[in-house]
Amino acid sequence: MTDQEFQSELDSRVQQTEEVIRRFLPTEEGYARTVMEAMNYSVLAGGKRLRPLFLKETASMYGARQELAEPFMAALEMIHTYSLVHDDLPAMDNDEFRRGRKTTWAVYGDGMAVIAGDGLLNYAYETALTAYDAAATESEKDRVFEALRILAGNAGIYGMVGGQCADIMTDREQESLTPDLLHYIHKKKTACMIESGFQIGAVLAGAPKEDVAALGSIAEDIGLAFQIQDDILDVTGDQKELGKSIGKDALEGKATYVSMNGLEAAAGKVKELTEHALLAMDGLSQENDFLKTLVEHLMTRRK
Ligand code: GRG
Repeated sequence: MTDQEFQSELDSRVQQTEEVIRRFLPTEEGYARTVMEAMNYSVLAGGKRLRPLFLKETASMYGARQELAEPFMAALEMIHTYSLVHDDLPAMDNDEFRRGRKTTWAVYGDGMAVIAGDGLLNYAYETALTAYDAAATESEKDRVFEALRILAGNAGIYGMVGGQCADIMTDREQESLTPDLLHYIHKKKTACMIESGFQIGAVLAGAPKEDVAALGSIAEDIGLAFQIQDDILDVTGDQKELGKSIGKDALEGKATYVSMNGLEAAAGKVKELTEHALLAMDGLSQENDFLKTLVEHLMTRRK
């Protein structure tokens, strides 16, 4: 696949993912209309849609029914978007620019952004639960249940929220940051949501247990690489291309993999983690060349 062919295939699959997400968004109506508007504003602001795309790819790789996978694709993007909406709040990162437009709080105010995030988190589970209605057999129902467990676990205190907690605490107590703690933060805050994408698609298809476990490790490598690349882009990236503010880590003296190890070592680590993930993908019982190429491209992503 040439770079151009890959890019056009990626555009088309992101577009399909986008359409799925749109279908599951709430209709803006009634007295609660404003929170629904703020939720939709946040989700429709764009973004790379990587997590639902990973889910779509592992679902098709193992042959999950679309009716089961699609609610989970939308749910995963809703949870990811809620985390960004809350992370951008003045009480957290205080960002006014994300996904190329004003952040939710900058448009709707802090209070509405808080409940838009809450709304997205809850609506994600309401959406994922619709897969249960679409499950045709007891075995499909069990798979939906397992997928829900993965979705909730990776988003909660033993997943992303736990990682965000450790991140906030180390910002307060800089000296406490060790390489081990940084690894924990990246794994929980970033890799867990990527793990949901990789594992849920496979679980919904009834993929072999060994593959689901291997996909978890693969996603962890990819998630860690993704976060280190994010930190690299905060130093070397282009604000316009990224659609969000850059240079904040250095400005605020935030310790990152880059500040602790330097840019060159960081780029080396991204490469090492990605190559490890690609090798492990070769050991899966099913193949997906597009997914492998996507993972390879993430290593040098500029946005
Ligand atoms: C508020 C509980 C809570 C958690 C917030 C997601 C997050 C945790 C913080 C945002 C800041 C950050 C650097 C998170 C690490 C994960 C990450 C790189 C998110 C951005 O993901 P992309 O690049 O975003 O996939 P788009 O906009 O493309 O979807």
